[in-house]
Amino acid sequence: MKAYLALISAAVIGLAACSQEPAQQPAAEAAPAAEASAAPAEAAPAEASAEAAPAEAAAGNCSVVVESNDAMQFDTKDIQVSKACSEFTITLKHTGTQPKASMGHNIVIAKAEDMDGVFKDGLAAGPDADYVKANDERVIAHTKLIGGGEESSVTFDPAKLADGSYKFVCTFPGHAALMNGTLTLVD
Ligand SMILES: [Cu+2]
Repeated sequence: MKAYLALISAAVIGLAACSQEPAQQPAAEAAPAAEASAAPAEAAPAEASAEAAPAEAAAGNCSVVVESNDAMQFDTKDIQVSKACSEFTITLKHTGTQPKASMGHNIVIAKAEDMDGVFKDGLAAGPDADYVKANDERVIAHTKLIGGGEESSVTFDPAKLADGSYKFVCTFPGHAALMNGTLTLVD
């Protein structure tokens, strides 16, 4: 019995020794990774505040909040974009509770006549690509795909809307018929 216990404790010590080694290794590896990620993290807030400054200065008419819900609806059918804005920001909020896998929403902006193609290619790109084809030149701007309780913003130059008529849709499968509207460039 004693020998048996000794074997077990030897095994436990052995296990502990084994489990310590691999644990130390990733920790040592993780250190440089943490340093590397710390550097861009420091740079990021500086960039963000530089971008936030003009948006604040033009608060009110150069940004809009669009709400979406679990009933597959946007709360607006027309987004008015002032020509006077150098940048325009759309913030999409999802006021529902369903996850993005079943009730995901995004806002994708494109020329009205391009929208069918944008939508079709977005479907093929799938949820991991936010249902937007990568580097689609027809897409003026788009938010991320979000689920209940989340939000996503996108900023673009209103001058991009000068040539033609533009629409916004949610490219989540089956949503565009209900979730769509127009962007109107105003003075
Ligand atoms: Cu949607």
